[in-house]
Amino acid sequence: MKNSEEFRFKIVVVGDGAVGKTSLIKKFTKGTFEKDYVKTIGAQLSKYSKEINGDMIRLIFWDIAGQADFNFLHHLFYKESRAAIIVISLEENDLGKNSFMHIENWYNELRKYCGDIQVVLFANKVDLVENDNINNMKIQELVHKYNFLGSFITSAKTGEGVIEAFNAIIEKLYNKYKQLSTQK
Ligand code: G3D
Ligand code: MG
Repeated sequence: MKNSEEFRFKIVVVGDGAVGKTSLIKKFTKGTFEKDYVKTIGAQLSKYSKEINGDMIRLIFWDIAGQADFNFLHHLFYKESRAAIIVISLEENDLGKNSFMHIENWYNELRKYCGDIQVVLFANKVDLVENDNINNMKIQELVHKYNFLGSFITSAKTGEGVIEAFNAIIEKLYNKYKQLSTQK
């Protein structure tokens, strides 16, 4: 019988206010928010567990609150993250456009505090745009530029792409750390 292992991963979710970070996590974890809403550091934590190949994966999502007025605690928010999700909105308004432009800021912040962790991009609110208007070229360009692990088109409202996107990250993390643990 093979031994079952347990893996714990912290995943930080960043992006501009109102792009849908909280809604996406809620959709994926089915709204199981932890009561420990960490007001003081402006973050909300959600747990999610899943079994893969008999191993237990325990995830904790750290959801940044919009306001960036807790700079001095940023290192706590990012500390020991195994992966990061940058969320942008596909909306064709200022919120959407700014969220694209601010990818660089979030990326730099991640590099500064987390070093070389795996980063994926979620382009959210796809239900609000016509398929033809999604700039896939631009998204691919960004994935290439920042060496993101991948990009996913999502809608926290309809659920489109949400489970697939989160599961893809979980699997990547699992494969990476499982391999490391079997090399020991
Ligand atoms: P944030 O955590 O990134 O700040 P929220 O964003 O999850 O709080 O979402 C901000 C608003 O966008 C919310 O609307 C939420 O319902 C909406 N939203 C999030 N994701 C989607 C999506 O995929 N499609 C659509 N149409 N709306 C979305 P309210 O009105 O509650 O503030
Ligand atoms: Mg939020």
